[in-house]
Amino acid sequence: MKLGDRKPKVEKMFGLMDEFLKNDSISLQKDILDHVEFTVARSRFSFDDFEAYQALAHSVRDRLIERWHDTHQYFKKKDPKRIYFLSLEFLMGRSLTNSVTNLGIQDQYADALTQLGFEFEVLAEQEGDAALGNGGLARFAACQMDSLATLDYPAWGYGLRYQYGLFRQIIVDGFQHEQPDFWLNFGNPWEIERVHVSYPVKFYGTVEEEVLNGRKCKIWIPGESVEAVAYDNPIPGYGTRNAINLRLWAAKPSDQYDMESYTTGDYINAIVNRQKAETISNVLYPDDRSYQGKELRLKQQYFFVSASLQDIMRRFKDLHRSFDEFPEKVALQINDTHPSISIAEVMRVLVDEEHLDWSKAWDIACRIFSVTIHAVQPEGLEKIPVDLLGSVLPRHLEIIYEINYRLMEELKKSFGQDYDKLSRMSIIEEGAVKSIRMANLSLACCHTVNGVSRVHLETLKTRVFKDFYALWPQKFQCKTNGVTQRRWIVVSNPSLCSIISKWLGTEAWIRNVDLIAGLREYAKDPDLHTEWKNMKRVNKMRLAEYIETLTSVKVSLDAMFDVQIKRIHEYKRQLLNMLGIIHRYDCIKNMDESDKRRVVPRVCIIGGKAAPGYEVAKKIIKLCHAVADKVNNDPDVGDLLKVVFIPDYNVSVAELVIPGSDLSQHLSTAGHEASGTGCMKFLMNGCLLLATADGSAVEIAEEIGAENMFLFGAKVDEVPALREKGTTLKGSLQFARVVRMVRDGYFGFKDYFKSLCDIVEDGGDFYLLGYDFASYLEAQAAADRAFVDQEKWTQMSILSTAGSGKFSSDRTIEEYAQQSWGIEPCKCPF
Ligand code: F58
Repeated sequence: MKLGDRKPKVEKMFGLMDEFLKNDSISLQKDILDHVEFTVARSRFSFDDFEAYQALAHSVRDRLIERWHDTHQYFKKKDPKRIYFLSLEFLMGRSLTNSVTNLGIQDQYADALTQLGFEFEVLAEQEGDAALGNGGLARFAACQMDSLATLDYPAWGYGLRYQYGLFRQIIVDGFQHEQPDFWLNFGNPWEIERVHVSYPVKFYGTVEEEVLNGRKCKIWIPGESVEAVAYDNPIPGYGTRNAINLRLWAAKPSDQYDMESYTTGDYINAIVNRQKAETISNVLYPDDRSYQGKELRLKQQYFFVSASLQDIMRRFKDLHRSFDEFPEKVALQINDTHPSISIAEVMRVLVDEEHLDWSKAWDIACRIFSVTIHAVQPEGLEKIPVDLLGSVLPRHLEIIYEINYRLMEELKKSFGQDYDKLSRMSIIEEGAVKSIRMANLSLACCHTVNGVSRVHLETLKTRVFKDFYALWPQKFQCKTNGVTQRRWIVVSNPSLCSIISKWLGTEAWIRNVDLIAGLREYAKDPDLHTEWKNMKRVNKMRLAEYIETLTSVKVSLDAMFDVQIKRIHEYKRQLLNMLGIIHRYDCIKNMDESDKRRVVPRVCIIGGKAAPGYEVAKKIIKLCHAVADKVNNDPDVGDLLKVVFIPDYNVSVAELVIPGSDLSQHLSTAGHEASGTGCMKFLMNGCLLLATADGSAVEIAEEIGAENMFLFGAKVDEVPALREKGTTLKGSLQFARVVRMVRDGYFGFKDYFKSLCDIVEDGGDFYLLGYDFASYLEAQAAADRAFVDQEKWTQMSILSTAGSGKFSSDRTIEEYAQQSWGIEPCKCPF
């Protein structure tokens, strides 16, 4: 009997399955034990915490799959316009607690585990992070997936299933070392391998011309084929049955690969060559710029784009005959310029394979694509050398040339023979290395170009894409970033979650975060203050224990926990923070005992990874450790100042650190941080912000009132003029003094730190540390004064949380849905 002849006995099957999996405590216990026995293959009388976590995760996964199936059946039936979110990076972190929270069965699981003699929180700690991304861009993609599912949008995420995620950071003698992230070694219960969902992705080869039905056509004869296999990751929404899909592609050797070697008897080499195919999805590139122009990077981009588009088009063709309807059913979002080769791929498929004429294909492409730019500087925008693109994707290069030719013709109509302008706007950059500007390709095609904060959009309009803005102002939109309150309050700060729900008298804010503004009414209520302070203290206690375990440094809970956690980068100015700490240390050293009594004790916590090839960033990490060594062991200082570097910062570390912070620092030189999303997580958790007027901090000040945060430093529009002044612009005497301490070897490693000192003194101080130092110290002093008055501080903290509603990714997603994608919710009714 052939497969197609078989008739499933639907009635029988229904009879054998419960309608839905049951979530009462006994059923959950039974499920967990079943998974211990049959999935993890351990005896239910003998299994450890990790095995218990695995079994627990599998039982949650079953429940996710159930909803995920229902959602997809429903989407299929309704056939709404879908949003496909293409991103080379997703920083998902852990899934267990987030999943049970969104499924609404956290209490039931906690109870079931207690009955079995386990603790949910302990098992949750067993899970490693899925770190398939570098930083803000990738974590924002994860927050967007959560909001898309929660708001019932018919969405799919597409990305790459890297075998190795972002490197692990270990610290040896204060220096960063990188180790591979073997995140899949113990299996990944959150993904579903779809061996039957796979597509061939082609590379290299030549382009030939052919005549088809009297029309000249281009045919790409590829030289290599690699199979893309789907791994699906269900993403549950909160307070809905909807669970959407994040489909990540892994590279596998193609079945047809290198048949010639087999037939010529070179069996071993044929096998070895097959394995090479898998390298495409092996490793995530760290944020390094070193990947620019790397062949593997381009192959990764095209690999996931081609597989995703084949998948999207297959789904479309299942229900539709003509591509005329494609823009009514499909919206494609490209997350930064990394997936923008998809524009050339859509054109290739429509023109070469579907035989649409060029202008019709281009019209379709222009109606489906929108892009979000996450960089500020033009250098942050990807370029691909023409020679490289021509070798790996020869047909795509031709298509890009054709797009550019037509773009130039159109531009000439507006700008005449202004060749300077034309060359700036061209997709092709002439120069020592002739390259494709992927951003210009995106701008030429996308109907919407999104900035991630108002300040950022302004920069895009007035500097980075000035010429394009003059031509197509309507394309440029602001979609200020947001983060999901589910992960950043409900999951990571359950005590705060309970307080908010209690005082608002509802949990509705978890789906409708605007309601959180209702807390303002109680900002001075002494009872709320007591609960708020207790919550903060318990979170600080948890963080203090973590710090002691990792670094052996004991910290006082009465101190202000002052945190800067983010990627280490010159523009983020961790060095400014360090120089500020040195100044504080120097002041304490020069105080008599009575003055010391007035000092507000601080624990300065810093965490973040430096890109492996980024020498300056690595030196800053070493400086943190050198200063910490000196300060933490100085009996003159005691609990007045402690400095802690938290190694291997990642999403789950952030979940622990943020709720336990009093103050957080966001110090980017104005105009350099596109948005920043860390600040939004701190804000939600009632942590006060010390920040420059950059990125989203400007909008945060509008929401909570500038008087409720500590703003400092040069403004965006002052920075260019300050830079003009160049080396004549010296910092204060205080600045000179602290730099001198580093230079003179007060913290050791004199020669090693020399170049750091040179950068801020002799090297032009591009990031304006010297200029901003005095105002930074003033802001720090204002934070100290505010902390002394604990009632005032608590009020500011409550007002921060109360004003955080705008910074939910739910608001961001609603704006994308309405202004860019034109999609409607599609809620699974079961
Ligand atoms: C970040 N970009 C921005 N890029 O720096 C930050 O201001 C913004 O809030 C965030 O995006 C979300 O919009 C960012 O994270 C990367 O990590 C790139 C990944 C690929 C290599 C180059 C860096």
